[in-house]
Amino acid sequence: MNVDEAMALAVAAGERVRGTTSPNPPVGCVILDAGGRVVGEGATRPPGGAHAEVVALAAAGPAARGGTAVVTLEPCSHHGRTPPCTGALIEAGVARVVFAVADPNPQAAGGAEVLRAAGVRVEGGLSGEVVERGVLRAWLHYARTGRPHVTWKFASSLDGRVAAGDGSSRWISSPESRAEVHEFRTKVDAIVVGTGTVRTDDPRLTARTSRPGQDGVRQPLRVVVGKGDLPPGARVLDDEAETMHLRTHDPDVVLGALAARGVVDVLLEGGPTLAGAFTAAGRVDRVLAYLAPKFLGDGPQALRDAGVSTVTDAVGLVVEQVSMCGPDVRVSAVPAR
Ligand code: AOF
Ligand code: ZN
Repeated sequence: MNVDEAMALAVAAGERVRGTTSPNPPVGCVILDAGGRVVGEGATRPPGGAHAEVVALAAAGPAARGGTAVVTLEPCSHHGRTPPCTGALIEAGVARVVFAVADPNPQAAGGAEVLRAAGVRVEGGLSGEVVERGVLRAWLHYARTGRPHVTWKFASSLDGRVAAGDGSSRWISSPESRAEVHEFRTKVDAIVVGTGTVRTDDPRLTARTSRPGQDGVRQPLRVVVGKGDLPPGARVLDDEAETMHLRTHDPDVVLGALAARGVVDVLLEGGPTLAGAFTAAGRVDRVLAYLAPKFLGDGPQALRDAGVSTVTDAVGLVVEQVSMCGPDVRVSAVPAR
């Protein structure tokens, strides 16, 4: 197997643990022996546990000697909660290390230099773009800015309504889109909504998938933002997952409180007022829109008070991807900066 194929495996290994590693990154690593055979694979263990390289090296054993480690993030060079991966790679006798993205964490960075100094061939940047936009996207944002990465998700009619004129909003999007959102929820650290959404929709905000082992699905932290009280008996207050109520309207206060808890990846699920506050503050890092092929003509729009009063103030976006989700159109876009 060549290093490109190995990197694809490493990305997939990291993807499988996404949602279980925060505040650490979901890194994946593959060890090829001197003949190019896969002899070990690993991914970051939950916080405080082994890094991907160490897991993969343990699987490879002596076969790692003279081989290549292919890893999605530059191996760390620091003593954190675990010893440095650079040391483990050198000790195992790995001859070559190929990584996708440099580690922006100042404590852990510098691994490439340490390895080179020990005589290891090191190459960075393989599949850099794929990893940067994909599996390590939220963590890289968090490591660089100190703020959790925010994906704002909404489902609307094609005319941008998130509810009908009478306030009814259940099932605007298709079962396929809803299933995808539940899968997405299993991969994030927290789901954020406003008090208004709790009052009008009474959502459970849990990840419910039809996958086998559903009982074991890790539930993200549920976060309700707003000064108002939560109605007694609201479903977010059940014991299916932890819930935090932040009595503020300031997105940076919300993100600061979440970062302090080690939350890296946030799914903002509405409503329009809270989404507007995050948008106006420049704190939406990606939007995921599920557009159902129907018109409602009336009813609330997906976004309110986004700080735009004239067309030249419009929040510009760059579309990353457009795809179909059942009958719905799914648009993924990022702010044009
Ligand atoms: C790697 N491989 O699999 C991960 C890395 O607290 P610690 O000791 O676990 O260190 C966490 C830091 O190490 C984290 O911020 C990031 O810079 C790096 N994570 N590095 O070589 C891994 N998870
Ligand atoms: Zn490490």
